[in-house]
Amino acid sequence: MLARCQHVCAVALALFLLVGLVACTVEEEACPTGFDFAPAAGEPGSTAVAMSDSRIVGWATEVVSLAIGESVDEEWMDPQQALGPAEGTPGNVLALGRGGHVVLLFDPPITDGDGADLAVFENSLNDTFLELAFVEVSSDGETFARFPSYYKGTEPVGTYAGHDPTWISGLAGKYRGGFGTPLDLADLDCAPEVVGGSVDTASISFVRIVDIIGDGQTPDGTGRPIYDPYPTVGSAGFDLDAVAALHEAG
Ligand SMILES: [Ca+2]
Ligand SMILES: [Ca+2]
Repeated sequence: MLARCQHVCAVALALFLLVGLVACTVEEEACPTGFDFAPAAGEPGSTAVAMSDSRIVGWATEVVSLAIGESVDEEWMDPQQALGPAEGTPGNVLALGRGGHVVLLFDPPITDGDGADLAVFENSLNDTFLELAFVEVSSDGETFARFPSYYKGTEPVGTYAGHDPTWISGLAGKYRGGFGTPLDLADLDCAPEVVGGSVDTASISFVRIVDIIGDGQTPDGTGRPIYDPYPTVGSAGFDLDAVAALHEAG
């Protein structure tokens, strides 16, 4: 009797573990990390979106709010420089300053289509001097969901030093000027704001770009410190050229 009970228990335990394993596997598939450690623009496997890419269907139309952080000269404070098509030039940008942020309007809204849905353009002159920012999206302009991010570097990046696109995922500024960092709204399917219904990835009217102070004080989405060229002055922080829509609602 005892042996039979043990046998039944063993079978039950095995079934329990199997069901658990299947459930976990399904959960993982439903919640992709979306991490993208692709190499620099022009290299095989790069995900960089050229500013002339035929997938681009629109650009930000209005600056809704702006908070420029420290160490920005006035010439870099023109919000108009973040609107319309990317120029891919060093000068046609809005500098966010240390920890600054900007909210851009999209009309019509961006929607979650197949693959990347938006792309953020910075003005880096090369593939390694990469200033980084978080990207967040909102349907109502009140509640924002932040894209999952991962930064692999482990050492501070000096003012004139560099790092590598293959260390960077889910953060704007991964690619040099003229090439946007793509972001896929499907990567937010498991974000609490999306699960709870306060952000609708079928209708994203607002995109917020948040400069990362690159001295290691700011963690990525997994809790690891983020480094980028620091300190910089004059046009400190993320230099936003433009944000493109790759899929529009309607
Ligand atoms: Ca998508
Ligand atoms: Ca621009």
